[in-house]
Amino acid sequence: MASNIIQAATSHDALFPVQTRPRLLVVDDQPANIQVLYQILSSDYQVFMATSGAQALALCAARQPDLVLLDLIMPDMDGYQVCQRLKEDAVTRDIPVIFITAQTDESAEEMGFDLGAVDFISKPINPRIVKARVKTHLMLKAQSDLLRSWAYLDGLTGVHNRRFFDERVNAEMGRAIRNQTPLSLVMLDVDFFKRFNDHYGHQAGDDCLRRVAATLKNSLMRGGDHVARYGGEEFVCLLPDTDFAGAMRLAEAIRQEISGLQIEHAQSSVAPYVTVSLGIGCKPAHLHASAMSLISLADTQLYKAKEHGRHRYYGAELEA
Ligand code: GH3
Ligand code: MG
Repeated sequence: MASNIIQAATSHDALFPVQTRPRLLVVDDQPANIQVLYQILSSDYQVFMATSGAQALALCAARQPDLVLLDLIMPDMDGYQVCQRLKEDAVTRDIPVIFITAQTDESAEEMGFDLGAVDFISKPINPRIVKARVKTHLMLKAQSDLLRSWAYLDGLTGVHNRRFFDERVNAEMGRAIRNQTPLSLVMLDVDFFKRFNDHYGHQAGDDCLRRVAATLKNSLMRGGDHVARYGGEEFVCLLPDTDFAGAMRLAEAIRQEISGLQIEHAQSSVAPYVTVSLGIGCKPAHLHASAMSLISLADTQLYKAKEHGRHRYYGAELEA
């Protein structure tokens, strides 16, 4: 697939680092058509390309482009089908889609809008119109991303909130089942946090939660990993494509990182500083399971870690 991905590299690079420029995906079964759009857009944006619907879906999931320019008529999977699949998946549904088509009849356009497209551009391409439309939709996308990110953030700690997690865990489970990949969940809870609050005050408790959240964020290495505040002093790490052994290693690293902060906790029965207990659940690659069963498994393991003395982790894999 690498040969089918073109990434813009122009003299603008020094001014606008390539990684921070908006990402566009151009999908067309005719490489010559892609080339035309590439030439128009590559000086301002990172441009990726796909020559089939299946490739487009894979790239959208992996690279999260900010906008897709989608050819309507393609063999195998047509543009309508690609758009429909993108809108069905929570991970890709917020990526705006513009159809590029030589068809001019209104019913084709109506159908595209019904499927969730934001605009149509007709062939042959007019470079100035393409540039203007792309710019407008990228601006709208940036604004809605910002609003969405506020709605999905926890006000106290700045990591994702429960709403984000509830949506994401279902989407990631669906994807893990489709792709036959593992999915792990680490759930953790601060030990004797009520005593911490009672002793040091609520303000210090809030500061402690902020530091725990920041440490979790730093501990997650992969782009697809997510940390969210699940409840009061309970956090979750959602780890796509991570197997049981990997999740257990991460849990141990987190356990050490948090205690390594050496946040004084004179009232804890396990250590003179703040510690956490962790529960790990893992859906193995080839198993079908529900998000609920994964959450419940991690929760049970967390409970076990508490029961067996805290400042430790337990984990298990879901079974058929
Ligand atoms: P365990 O080791 O069994 O987890 O004991 P614990 O005291 O941590 O658990 P418990 O559920 O009894 O108490 C949790 C406490 O967390 C209750 C509340 O004082 C505190 N808490 C929950 N949310 C917040 C918050 O947003 N800020 C602060 N400062 N404290 C919070
Ligand atoms: Mg607790």
